[in-house]
Amino acid sequence: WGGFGHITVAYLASNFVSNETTAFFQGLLRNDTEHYLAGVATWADSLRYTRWGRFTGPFHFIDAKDSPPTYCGIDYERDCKKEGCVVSALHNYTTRLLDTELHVSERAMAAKFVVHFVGDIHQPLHTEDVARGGNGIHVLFDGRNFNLHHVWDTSIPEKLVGGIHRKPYEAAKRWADVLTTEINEGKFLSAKDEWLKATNVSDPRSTALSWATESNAVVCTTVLPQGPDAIVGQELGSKYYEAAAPVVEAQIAKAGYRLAAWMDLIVSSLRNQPS
Ligand code: DCM
Ligand code: DCM
Ligand code: DCM
Ligand code: ZN
Ligand code: ZN
Repeated sequence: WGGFGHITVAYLASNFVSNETTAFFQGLLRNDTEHYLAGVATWADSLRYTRWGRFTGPFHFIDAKDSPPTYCGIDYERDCKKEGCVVSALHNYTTRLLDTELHVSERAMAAKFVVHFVGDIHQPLHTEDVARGGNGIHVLFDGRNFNLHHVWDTSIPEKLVGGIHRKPYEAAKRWADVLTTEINEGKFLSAKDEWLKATNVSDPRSTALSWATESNAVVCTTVLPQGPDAIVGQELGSKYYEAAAPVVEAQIAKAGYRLAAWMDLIVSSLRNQPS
């Protein structure tokens, strides 16, 4: 996701975590405001463009070598590069967050990675190999030229809220609060328990793999319903958008709700482990 998507996921998670979890992460991240998660949500994206942080580039996605729209699916051994992928990264940084022998600065960094990667794993094109996650597919969106990846990262989320008007944090907070109500008493009320079904903090890799597999299935149904060639050069701002927008909304909602559950599980696991 672009910055707006990541910040929304972070605000959404802050709305659902327990008070104990809030206190733990506010302490670790040294920020006792309501923005403690939102403020670190895009850090991993700036890091990957630095010399030191180059190695983290592959951690933002997993390139499923499937064949949409006829066949979607992730095979960890086939699709996770030896340099790593979003599934191995969530495993690594969850483990480091739980490791009380590591320096707090390392654990704080791990927390920032977890907040970001739970977001990215819910972006369908971050779980797809075709044209480098859609980066090589040229399309139009409301008359302007973009690649398909950018349309899903940024154009669709921003159109959904009527534009972010250069204030991503304010717009994200508002959208997170809308989605919080949808989860608590609206259209996501009946789905939310199902969303946590695969969640198991003692097996971060299987948990992340199940989240990635669900995102990747969306590539076959909604991202490339007629395959990659059919979409090249097409205008995606109308009919395509109408089908994609509810899926983007659900993926962002799931990401935030699952991130909150993941953070709660990390904190209870730390409470119950001798340190
Ligand atoms: N980005 C950045 N520097 C660049 C290119 C992109 O910081 N040279 C950031 C801003 C985009 C985000 O990356 O909104 C896209 O995130 P991802 O690449 O994880 O989808
Ligand atoms: N590192 C990481 N994941 C690991 C081990 C290390 O991302 N499993 C990164 C973060 C550390 C840096 O490498 O700041 C150096 O770690 P070390 O001193 O353990 O080599
Ligand atoms: N990306 C992806 N899958 C790939 C390559 C890149 O999901 N195989 C993502 C990472 C960034 C965006 O696409 O969010 C742009 O990547 P880059 O700046 O590496 O072109
Ligand atoms: Zn992206
Ligand atoms: Zn990213």
